[in-house]
Amino acid sequence: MERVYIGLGSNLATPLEQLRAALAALAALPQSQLLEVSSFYASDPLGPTDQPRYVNAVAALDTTLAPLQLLDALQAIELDQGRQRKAERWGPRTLDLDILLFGQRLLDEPRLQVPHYHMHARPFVLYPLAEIATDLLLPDGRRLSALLQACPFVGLERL
Ligand code: A4P
Ligand code: MG
Repeated sequence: MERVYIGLGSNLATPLEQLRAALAALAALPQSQLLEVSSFYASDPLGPTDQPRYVNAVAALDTTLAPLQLLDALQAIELDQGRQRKAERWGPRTLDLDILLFGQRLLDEPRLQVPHYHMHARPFVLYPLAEIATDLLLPDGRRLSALLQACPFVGLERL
C-alpha cells in the first residue's frame, strides 16, 4: 500500500456536488481505500480571472494501484463527470483530479509528474492538505509546515 494525496477542484456545474460525486467515485476505486478528506474550500481562480471561483479539497488514499493505473482511473472519473479538455490553460472545469503525492515517489513521465508541479505554492492545495497530513515530509525533503509558512492564506475561504 502506498499513501496518495489527491487534489480535487471544480468551478462549473455545481462544484460542491462535483466534489461529492468525485469522492464517492474515489471511495469505489479498486485496490484502494479512501482514508480521509479535508474540508471544502472556496478559492479565487488561479489563471484567467474571468471564471467562477473554485471549490477545492484534498483526499488521502491508500492504494496498490500503480501510478499510471491511478491516473487512468482519475481521468475516467473526470470524463464521467463531464470534463471537457480545452486548449485554454487553467480554464474552467467541472472536475480536476490531480495526483499531488504518491508515497515518497518522484515521477517524471510524459503523462505524470509527481509531486504535482506548483502544489508547493498553491494555498488551495497546501491548506486542505495540512488538515489531513500534519507535518508531512515531501520527497524533496521539504516539510509541509515550511511550505505553508511561505504561502499566505489568501483568496481562500473554508466552507
Ligand atoms: N499530469 C501530469 N502530472 C499529473 C498529476 N500529478 N496529476 C498530466 C494529474 N495529471 C497529471 O491535465 C493535463 C495532463 O496533466 C493530464 O493529461 C495528465 O497526463 P488536465 O487535467 O487535462 O489539464 P489541466 O488541469 O487544465 O492542466 P494543469 O496544467 O494540470 O492545470 P492545474 O495545475 O491542474 O490547474 N484555481 C483554483 N482556485 N483552484 C484550482 O483547482 N485549477 C486549475 C488547473 C487552474 N486554476 C485553479 C485550479
Ligand atoms: Mg489537472
